[in-house]
Amino acid sequence: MHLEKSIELYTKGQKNLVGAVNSPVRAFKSVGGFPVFIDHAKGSKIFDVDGNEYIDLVLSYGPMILGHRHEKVERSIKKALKKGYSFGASTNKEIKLAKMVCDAFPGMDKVRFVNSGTEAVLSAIRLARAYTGFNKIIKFSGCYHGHMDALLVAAGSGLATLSLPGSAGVPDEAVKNTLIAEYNNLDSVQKHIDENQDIAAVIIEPIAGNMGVIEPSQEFIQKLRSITQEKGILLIADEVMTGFRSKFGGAQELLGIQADITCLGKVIGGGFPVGAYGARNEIMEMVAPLGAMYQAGTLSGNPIAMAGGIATLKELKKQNPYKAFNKKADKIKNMLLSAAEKHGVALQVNHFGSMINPFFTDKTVTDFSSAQSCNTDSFKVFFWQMMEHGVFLPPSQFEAWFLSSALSKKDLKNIEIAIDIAMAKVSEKQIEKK
Ligand code: KE4
Repeated sequence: MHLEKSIELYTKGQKNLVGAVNSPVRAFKSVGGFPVFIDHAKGSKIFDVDGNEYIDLVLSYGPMILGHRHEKVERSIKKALKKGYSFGASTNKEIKLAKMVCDAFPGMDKVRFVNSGTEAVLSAIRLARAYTGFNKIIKFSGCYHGHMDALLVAAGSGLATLSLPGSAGVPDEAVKNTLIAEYNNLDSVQKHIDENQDIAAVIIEPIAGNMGVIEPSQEFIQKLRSITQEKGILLIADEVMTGFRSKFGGAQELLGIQADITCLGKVIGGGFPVGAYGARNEIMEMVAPLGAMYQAGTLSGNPIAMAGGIATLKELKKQNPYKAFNKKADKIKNMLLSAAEKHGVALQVNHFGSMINPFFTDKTVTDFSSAQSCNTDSFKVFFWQMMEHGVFLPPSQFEAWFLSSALSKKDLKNIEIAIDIAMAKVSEKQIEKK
């Protein structure tokens, strides 16, 4: 695999872009080497500037659930472009997408569109504080909710990748109201609730996808819902990653809970910048211009982005690919486990719907500390072997692989071949290290 042109762009990009990237995980820091620069993508494939072809399991970290440049989405975008790009006034497209989203989430009467998952979460946190009159927020270590100050503590995704405890530039005051609990550990939540009477909300990724993939136990998620309900503490489900990925709606429904506020992003924009937060009327009516909680955005509800979201959700509803996603994810899980067994590599694989992730460890992974016990050196070897053999993975152990409905049987066969070769190399490197 040759990367000359990517290396050239990476070098050139250093001048005017921070680290030649616009999001840290794209710098490939935790896997070493040079990041690839992409030229184009279509269907299940993505092509870098050196002409290397990959089966794409990153999917822009989730949005491209139909695969790249789906014809229905492309047609809808082209039609929208002919009407103008942005107006600073409302359009019928926002109403249409709002209805599609609210209809898919029981208990969500109203939604507000913003431009990213981070913006959705920071607005939801402000809304929870406005609605309850309290300021404290409980978050779980290893969960990542975007880069708002108050939640950039003990976070997953890029922070875990770069093993940063938090971020420079976040003043202590910004995080003094943030309480950290452990995923799948109800006592760690109960302790905070017992010790604090002014908790506005608990925010959780209903399926964690930013420390690898970790599912909550039924007992944990059900009890979390009941103890917060009892205490009048709002439950915020951050479904930016999971929304419309494991069912046409939210993972919360598959887990048998209903959050008070839900955050969305990624898939609902179909690759265009869209985030959203939604809740029942009595909560959403706190938001300006109806209520006293202010939040605004020049490009919120952008008509092109709305067209991307509408077409994506329409096609998802028509395809209903979720059963197939489960089957494909099961297949990939079995490929990983059998290759690991064949080559004597300690491996766990967690998956939920169309999100999947291998951990190079012999421990079951149920929270951030067990996720961090895995062998990231083995992941690094595995990652580059998969790239060499035509499979584009997130360049970090602390991310999730995503499946698209464009993934074909042939793609799965090629993934299986790549996994076997990559696992053999991991085993070889492990032996060398001993
Ligand atoms: P954005 O601001 O990146 O659109 O969304 C932030 C966010 C919020 N909540 C959850 C559960 C998320 O997963 C994210 C963003 N996800 C990461 C991938 N782990 C985005 C990739 C990146 O940071 O470049």
